[in-house]
Amino acid sequence: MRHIYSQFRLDGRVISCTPTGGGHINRTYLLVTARPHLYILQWLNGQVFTNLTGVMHNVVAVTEYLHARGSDDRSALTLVPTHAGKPYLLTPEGDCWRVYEYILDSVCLDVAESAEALRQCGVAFGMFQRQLADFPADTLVETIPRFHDTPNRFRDFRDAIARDCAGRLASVRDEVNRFLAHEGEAGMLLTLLESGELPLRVTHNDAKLTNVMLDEATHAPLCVIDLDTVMPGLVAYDFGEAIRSGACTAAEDETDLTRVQCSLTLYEALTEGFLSGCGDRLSRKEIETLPLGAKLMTLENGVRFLTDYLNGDTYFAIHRPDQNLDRARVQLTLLEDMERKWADIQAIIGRYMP
Ligand code: GN1
Ligand code: MG
Repeated sequence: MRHIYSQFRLDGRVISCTPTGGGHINRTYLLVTARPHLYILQWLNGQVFTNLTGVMHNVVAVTEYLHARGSDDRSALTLVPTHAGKPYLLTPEGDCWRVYEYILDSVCLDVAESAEALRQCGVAFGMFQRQLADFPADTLVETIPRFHDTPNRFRDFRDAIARDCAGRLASVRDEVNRFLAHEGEAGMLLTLLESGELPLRVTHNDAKLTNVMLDEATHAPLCVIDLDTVMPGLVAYDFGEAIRSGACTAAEDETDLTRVQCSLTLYEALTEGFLSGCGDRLSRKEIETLPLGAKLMTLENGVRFLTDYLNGDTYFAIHRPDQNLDRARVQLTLLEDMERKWADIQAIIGRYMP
C-alpha cells in the first residue's frame, strides 16, 4: 500500500495501515502516522462506481458546501489532497483512492445502543437534508442511475430468478415468493414523484446507522459519512434507510430471525430525531410518505441481497457463505413485521405531523 498512501499529503511517516469498516462495496483502511495523525484510506469499487470522477466531483462539492456552513472541523468529512493537489488518486491501472481525515473522538453505532443514540442518528440525517436543501441538485452527477428505482430492482430480481446461474433457486423458493408478493407496491414512491406530489431533493441514499458519526462523549451528531451515493432522490429514501438499519433489533445479517423485529420505540426515536433535524423543510406529503419509504427501502435491500445470492454473490462483499441470504431474510422478516405494526407506525408519524 505504500506506493498508494505515499502520494497523499500526510502529516508524518505512516506506521500502520490496517483494514477497517464494514462496507460491502469499497475497501477501507485506517492509516496511522508517527505524529500520531489518523486517516481513513479508501479504495473505490470501480465496478460499482463506474463514473469514479463523477463520484469524487459530488463528494468534493458536498463536503465543501457543508464545511462552509458548519461550525467545527467534524461537521463534514475532510478530503486530504495528493501531492499533486488533487482530491483523489487515479492510478494508471484505473484504481481510485482517496484519504479522509479520521474523525476524532467519534463513535459509529452498529445496532442501536439506545433510543437516544438513535434519535441522534435521525437528527444527523435530518440535518443533512436541511443543510443541503438549497444545494443546486442539478450540479450533482447521478453516479448510479436508478439506484432507488425499486421496480427496476425487481426486474433484476426476475432476471436472476430466470437464470438461476448459481443453482440456488430451489432452496429459496419461499423467500422469493414472499418478496414477489410485494412487487405491486414497489413503484408507489416513484409514481408520486412523477405526478409532482413529491419533490426531488439532494439525498444521501445510503442513510444507514453505520454512516453516522456521533461524538464519543455526548453522542451528539457530528456528520454523516459515505457520500458516494449522494444524488438527487426522495427524502423517504433517507428516512427509510435509517429505519431499516436503525429500528431493527438485530444486525443486518442476523441468522436467528426470532431476534429480528421493527422496534416501535426505536422507530419513534428515529422519526422524532429525523424530523427535528429537517426543521420545517418537508412538505406534509413528504412526511406522510416516510413510512412507505421505510417499507420500500427494506423491500429493495432484501430484493437486492437475494438477487445477489441467486447470482452467486457478485455484488455485495460476503465474509461467509449464505451471508447474502441471511441479509435478505432479515429484510423480509423486518418488512413483514412493519406490516403487522402498520397502524402503530401511522400513529407515530401522526404524532410528529406539524
Ligand atoms: C451497500 O457498502 P455500503 O455498506 O456502504 C450498498 C447500499 C446498501 C448497503 C446494505 C453502492 O452500502 O445500497 O443499502 O450496502 N451500496 C451500494 O448494507 O450499492
Ligand atoms: Mg454506502
